[in-house]
Order: sequence, then structure tokens, then C-alpha cells
Amino acid sequence: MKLEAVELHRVALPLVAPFRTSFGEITERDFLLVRVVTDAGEGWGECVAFPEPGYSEEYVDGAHDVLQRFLAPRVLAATNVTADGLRALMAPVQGHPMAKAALELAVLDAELRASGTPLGERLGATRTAVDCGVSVGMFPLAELLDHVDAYVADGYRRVKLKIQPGFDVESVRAVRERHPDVALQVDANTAYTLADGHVQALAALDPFDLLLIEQPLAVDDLLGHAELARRVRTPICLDESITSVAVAETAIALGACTIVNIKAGRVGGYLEAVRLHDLCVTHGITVWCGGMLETGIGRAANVALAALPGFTLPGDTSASDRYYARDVVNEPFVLDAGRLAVPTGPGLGVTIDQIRLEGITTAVETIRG
Ligand code: OSB
Ligand code: MG
Repeated sequence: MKLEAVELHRVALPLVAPFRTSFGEITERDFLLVRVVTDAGEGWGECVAFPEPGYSEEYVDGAHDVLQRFLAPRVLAATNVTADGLRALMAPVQGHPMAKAALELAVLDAELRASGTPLGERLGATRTAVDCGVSVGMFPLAELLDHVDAYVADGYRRVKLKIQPGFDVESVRAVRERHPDVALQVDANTAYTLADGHVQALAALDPFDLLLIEQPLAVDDLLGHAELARRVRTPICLDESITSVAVAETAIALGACTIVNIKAGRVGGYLEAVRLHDLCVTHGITVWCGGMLETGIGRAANVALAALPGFTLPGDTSASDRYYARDVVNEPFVLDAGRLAVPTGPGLGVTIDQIRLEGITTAVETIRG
């Protein structure tokens, strides 16, 4: 395939409710969508970076800049581009996994649309629908309980609560008392340390029968997570720390986690995400599919990924209406008995709602070879 142009679409989409985590509050998604124009047709990808470098060091203006100045020119200069060859082509640019993942997804989509192959099939999906959980941001307790009640009533198969020091045991206890049987887990987004009060707060979650504690400690603290795993009963799951297959091998060898949240954006693409899945399956590590408040574009890809056999826990792959009043695709994801159907059309299997996209686009930049 020869790339003729890479378009960077900047889009602003308000969330139906603010999403508060230990690293900040998000009320509107400032997205970067990537469209590639090739001699075999077009393809779309979504960059999951946020406006601020709070979840990881990437941020949307930085992703835009590295795509425009370094990644797109490299890929546009290549005589033959394949999704399989893209990682090597982009490797001279260090870091920026979310920017790379967005371009990879656009190339994959173009390639698969041209060959009539669904992304799920390309990645190795073995299911036609995936079990869905929901990640609930931090709210004052009464409001939090109302949100959880509504999500449980919607049929979500697992609830994830965001926690931070001072907002942990009480909220988990309250949700657990109200929903004794719901599958429940927590995500700290690196907010804890191995300091005394912190370890005690995390150990105090033990009685609530949580599936996992996600990323309690700092990104680079693999030994700390291994230590914490010996001091609490709840299984440790890593998100931010797992930036590649190689890091995952180290984390597993150290006993830093028994569960991994897989996000393609964090590891530089869906093909690396599949390799991460394979590594975890080989080592008996449970995996589930994370989310970054994606639009229908990234969501389509996440749902395809989550249909691989190793994804045995419900993902943060919630329905479109949990995030946005109106998505950018013509086929919003709708929950059916706690599950989302894996798209079956070629490529991502969703189509862009052009009118909606135009209404929320703030800027478009085109880079040509
Ligand atoms: O840590 O998993 C996370 C959202 C934004 C950034 C990081 C995280 C999250 C979520 C929500 O927990 C996932 C989703 O529903 O898309
Ligand atoms: Mg997380």
C-alpha cells in the first residue's frame, strides 16, 4: 500500500458526565483522529492521548506534533506500507506509543477494508460479543451510589471504582453493601505509595472481595508492586506500568502483577497488544481490555481486541451512551445483556457520521508525501 496523505482531525466531544480520577477531571474529550488516504482506500484511527499529560507523559498536542513532524513523513515516504511493517518503520522515533497506535490503526483499517477482512478476524478474535464492565469516576458518595445503581441496572457485568488515598475504603464498602454480588474492582492510577497508611488502606480493601486493584503505585515501581502483592490479598493488576511486551515480561518475572489491563494506545498499537495478550496467556496471567473514553472508532477496535480468547475478565468497553450523547460513528455501541457485539464489517466495521464529525471538528491538518 502507498500512503498519499495523513489527515489529523481535532475533535471536541463533551462527556455525558465528568470523569474524575486521581490524576484529574475530564469533562470533554479533545480527540485526535487520524485518517490515512492510500492507493487502496481510506482508513481511520483514534489517538487516546488526553489534553494534559496526567495519565502518562503523552498529551494530544504532543501526539499531533510527533505525528505531523516525524511519524507521518516517515510513513508517507515509504514505497510500500503494511500494518505489519509499520512498527519497524516508526521505531526510530522513540516513545509516543499513543501517536503510533493511532497511525497503525488507520493503516490497519485501510488494509482490512481493502481486503474485506474484519479487524477482529485479523487480530485473532474468537468471540462474537464481549462482556462489558464500566469504570466509574470519583463522585461524592451519594452520587457515586446513584451512578453505580444505574450502571448495574443497565446490565454491566463488572463495576470499577476509581480510588485515591482518602477516597477508598468508605466508597468500596458502600458500593459493596448495596451490591453484594456485583463483580467489583478498583483503579488507583498510581496514587499510592508503600508508606504505612497507604498499604493499610489498600489492605483494608481485602474483605470486599474485589477482583483486583489496578495500578496502585508509580509507573516505574515494579518492585514496589511485587512487595505490595505480598502485603494485600486482592490481586494486583497493572495498567500504566505495562508499556511493552518486554516490560510485561519483567513485571511477571518479578511477581509485580497477576492481571494485566491491555490498552493498545499504551503499548504502541493493536498488533503489540495482541503480542502482549499472547505473552500473558503463556504465563497464566489474566488479561482484560482497558479503555480511554474512546469514540466509536477506538471502541470498535477495543471490542475486536477484547474478543481474543485470553480476555477472560469484562473490559472497560462500555456502551457509547456511557460516554457521549452522540458518537462520531453511525453504529454506536449498544449494551445487550451486559455485552457488546464485535463488529463484523471490513476493517473497524463502523462508518464515520460525517455530519456529526463536521459539527465537532475544531481543526484538520493534512500531511502529504
Ligand atoms: O486508568 O483505566 C484507566 C480512563 C481514562 C484514562 C485512564 C483510565 C480510564 C478509565 C476509563 O478507567 C476507561 C473507559 O471507560 O474508557
Ligand atoms: Mg487504569
